[in-house]
Amino acid sequence: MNTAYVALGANIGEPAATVLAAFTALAVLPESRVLRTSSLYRTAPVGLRNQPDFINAAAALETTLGAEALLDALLDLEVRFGRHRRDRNGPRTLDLDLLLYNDSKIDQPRLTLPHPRLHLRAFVLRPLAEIAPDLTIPGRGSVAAWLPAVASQGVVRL
Ligand code: PH2
Ligand code: MG
Ligand code: MG
Repeated sequence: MNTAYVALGANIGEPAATVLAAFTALAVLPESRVLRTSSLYRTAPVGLRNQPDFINAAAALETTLGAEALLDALLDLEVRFGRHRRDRNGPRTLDLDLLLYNDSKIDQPRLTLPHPRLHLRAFVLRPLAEIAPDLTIPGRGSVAAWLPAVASQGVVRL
Protein backbone atom coordinates (compact mmCIF):
# COMPACT_ATOMS: atom_id res chain seq x y z
CA MET A 1 0.00 0.00 0.00
CA ASN A 2 1.25 3.48 -0.92
CA THR A 3 0.51 6.94 0.41
CA ALA A 4 0.16 9.84 -1.99
CA TYR A 5 -0.58 13.54 -1.51
CA VAL A 6 -2.48 15.53 -4.11
CA ALA A 7 -2.90 19.30 -4.43
CA LEU A 8 -6.20 20.62 -5.78
CA GLY A 9 -6.67 24.06 -7.34
CA ALA A 10 -9.40 25.84 -9.28
CA ASN A 11 -10.12 29.44 -10.24
CA ILE A 12 -12.82 29.53 -12.89
CA GLY A 13 -16.46 28.48 -12.84
CA GLU A 14 -17.50 27.56 -9.29
CA PRO A 15 -14.08 26.81 -7.81
CA ALA A 16 -15.20 25.79 -4.31
CA ALA A 17 -17.90 23.45 -5.63
CA THR A 18 -15.40 22.05 -8.12
CA VAL A 19 -12.82 21.24 -5.44
CA LEU A 20 -15.47 19.56 -3.27
CA ALA A 21 -16.65 17.53 -6.26
CA ALA A 22 -13.04 16.60 -6.98
CA PHE A 23 -12.68 15.20 -3.43
CA THR A 24 -15.62 12.93 -4.25
CA ALA A 25 -14.07 11.95 -7.58
CA LEU A 26 -10.78 11.07 -5.83
CA ALA A 27 -12.73 8.87 -3.42
CA VAL A 28 -13.92 6.66 -6.29
CA LEU A 29 -10.58 6.31 -8.09
CA PRO A 30 -9.73 2.65 -8.67
CA GLU A 31 -7.51 0.87 -6.14
CA SER A 32 -7.49 3.99 -3.96
CA ARG A 33 -8.97 5.38 -0.80
CA VAL A 34 -9.04 8.97 0.46
CA LEU A 35 -7.45 9.13 3.91
CA ARG A 36 -7.81 12.87 4.60
CA THR A 37 -9.00 16.03 2.91
CA SER A 38 -8.08 19.56 3.95
CA SER A 39 -10.22 22.63 4.37
CA LEU A 40 -10.61 24.86 1.34
CA TYR A 41 -8.30 27.88 1.11
CA ARG A 42 -8.76 31.07 -0.85
CA THR A 43 -5.36 32.00 -2.29
CA ALA A 44 -3.88 34.85 -4.30
CA PRO A 45 -2.57 33.73 -7.70
CA VAL A 46 1.14 32.96 -7.78
CA GLY A 47 3.05 33.38 -11.03
CA LEU A 48 0.63 34.84 -13.54
CA ARG A 49 -0.95 37.47 -11.25
CA ASN A 50 -3.69 38.84 -13.47
CA GLN A 51 -6.23 36.07 -12.89
CA PRO A 52 -8.92 35.29 -10.28
CA ASP A 53 -8.04 34.05 -6.80
CA PHE A 54 -7.82 30.27 -6.48
CA ILE A 55 -9.51 27.79 -4.20
CA ASN A 56 -6.83 25.32 -3.11
CA ALA A 57 -6.89 22.19 -0.97
CA ALA A 58 -5.00 18.94 -0.45
CA ALA A 59 -5.88 15.27 -0.08
CA ALA A 60 -4.04 12.21 1.22
CA LEU A 61 -4.68 8.95 -0.59
CA GLU A 62 -3.88 5.34 0.05
CA THR A 63 -3.48 3.52 -3.25
CA THR A 64 -2.11 0.44 -4.94
CA LEU A 65 -1.81 2.37 -8.22
CA GLY A 66 1.79 3.16 -9.12
CA ALA A 67 2.84 6.81 -9.27
CA GLU A 68 2.50 6.99 -13.07
CA ALA A 69 -0.89 5.28 -13.08
CA LEU A 70 -2.06 7.65 -10.38
CA LEU A 71 -0.80 10.62 -12.41
CA ASP A 72 -2.75 9.34 -15.43
CA ALA A 73 -5.88 9.02 -13.31
CA LEU A 74 -5.47 12.60 -12.04
CA LEU A 75 -4.97 14.02 -15.54
CA ASP A 76 -8.04 12.09 -16.64
CA LEU A 77 -10.07 13.68 -13.86
CA GLU A 78 -8.87 17.15 -14.86
CA VAL A 79 -10.22 16.54 -18.36
CA ARG A 80 -13.51 15.23 -16.98
CA PHE A 81 -13.83 18.47 -15.03
CA GLY A 82 -13.42 20.49 -18.23
CA ARG A 83 -9.71 21.28 -18.11
CA HIS A 84 -8.15 22.27 -21.42
CA ARG A 85 -4.42 21.97 -21.94
CA ARG A 86 -4.25 25.55 -23.20
CA ASP A 87 -4.71 26.75 -19.61
CA ARG A 88 -1.14 26.03 -18.59
CA ASN A 89 -0.30 28.83 -16.11
CA GLY A 90 -3.64 30.52 -16.81
CA PRO A 91 -7.02 30.10 -15.11
CA ARG A 92 -8.21 26.51 -14.82
CA THR A 93 -11.37 24.66 -13.88
CA LEU A 94 -9.38 22.03 -11.99
CA ASP A 95 -5.68 21.36 -11.43
CA LEU A 96 -4.67 18.15 -9.67
CA ASP A 97 -0.97 17.93 -8.88
CA LEU A 98 0.71 14.83 -7.51
CA LEU A 99 2.91 16.21 -4.72
CA LEU A 100 4.36 13.16 -3.01
CA TYR A 101 4.23 9.40 -3.47
CA ASN A 102 5.64 7.59 -0.44
CA ASP A 103 9.18 8.95 -0.22
CA SER A 104 9.79 8.53 -3.95
CA LYS A 105 12.22 10.77 -5.75
CA ILE A 106 11.44 10.72 -9.45
CA ASP A 107 12.82 13.00 -12.17
CA GLN A 108 11.12 12.22 -15.44
CA PRO A 109 9.70 14.47 -18.15
CA ARG A 110 6.11 13.69 -17.10
CA LEU A 111 6.57 13.44 -13.39
CA THR A 112 8.85 15.03 -10.82
CA LEU A 113 8.53 13.88 -7.22
CA PRO A 114 8.47 15.50 -4.79
CA HIS A 115 6.68 18.24 -6.74
CA PRO A 116 9.54 20.67 -7.45
CA ARG A 117 7.82 23.84 -6.16
CA LEU A 118 5.72 22.43 -3.36
CA HIS A 119 7.96 23.77 -0.57
CA LEU A 120 7.81 27.35 -1.95
CA ARG A 121 4.05 27.71 -2.21
CA ALA A 122 1.78 28.60 0.68
CA PHE A 123 -1.24 27.47 -1.36
CA VAL A 124 0.20 23.93 -1.25
CA LEU A 125 2.02 23.93 2.12
CA ARG A 126 -0.85 25.27 4.23
CA PRO A 127 -3.44 22.62 3.23
CA LEU A 128 -0.75 19.94 3.35
CA ALA A 129 0.32 20.95 6.86
CA GLU A 130 -3.33 20.80 7.95
CA ILE A 131 -3.74 17.13 6.92
CA ALA A 132 -0.16 15.97 7.61
CA PRO A 133 1.53 18.23 10.17
CA ASP A 134 4.49 15.88 10.65
CA LEU A 135 5.11 15.22 6.98
CA THR A 136 8.64 15.33 5.59
CA ILE A 137 9.35 16.30 1.99
CA PRO A 138 12.04 13.87 0.79
CA GLY A 139 15.29 15.78 0.37
CA ARG A 140 13.86 19.06 1.71
CA GLY A 141 12.91 18.60 5.34
CA SER A 142 9.59 19.02 7.11
CA VAL A 143 6.53 20.80 5.76
CA ALA A 144 6.32 22.69 9.06
CA ALA A 145 9.84 24.08 8.65
CA TRP A 146 8.99 25.60 5.26
CA LEU A 147 5.79 27.33 6.41
CA PRO A 148 7.37 30.51 7.88
CA ALA A 149 9.12 31.23 4.58
CA VAL A 150 5.77 31.49 2.77
CA ALA A 151 3.86 33.33 5.51
CA SER A 152 3.55 36.50 3.43
CA GLN A 153 1.68 34.76 0.59
CA GLY A 154 -2.07 35.48 0.69
CA VAL A 155 -3.83 32.35 1.92
CA VAL A 156 -7.11 32.33 3.83
CA ARG A 157 -8.64 29.19 5.27
CA LEU A 158 -12.37 29.09 4.52
N1 PH2 B 1 -1.39 27.09 -9.55
C1 PH2 B 1 -0.49 27.42 -10.45
C2 PH2 B 1 0.07 28.76 -10.55
N2 PH2 B 1 -0.38 29.65 -9.53
N3 PH2 B 1 -1.63 30.16 -7.63
C3 PH2 B 1 -2.49 29.77 -6.67
N4 PH2 B 1 -2.85 30.63 -5.72
N5 PH2 B 1 -3.02 28.52 -6.63
C4 PH2 B 1 -2.70 27.59 -7.58
O1 PH2 B 1 -3.20 26.44 -7.53
C5 PH2 B 1 -1.78 27.97 -8.60
C6 PH2 B 1 -1.27 29.28 -8.60
C7 PH2 B 1 0.00 26.43 -11.42
O2 PH2 B 1 -0.58 25.23 -11.31
MG1 MG C 1 -0.98 20.71 -12.68
MG1 MG D 1 -0.43 23.27 -10.36
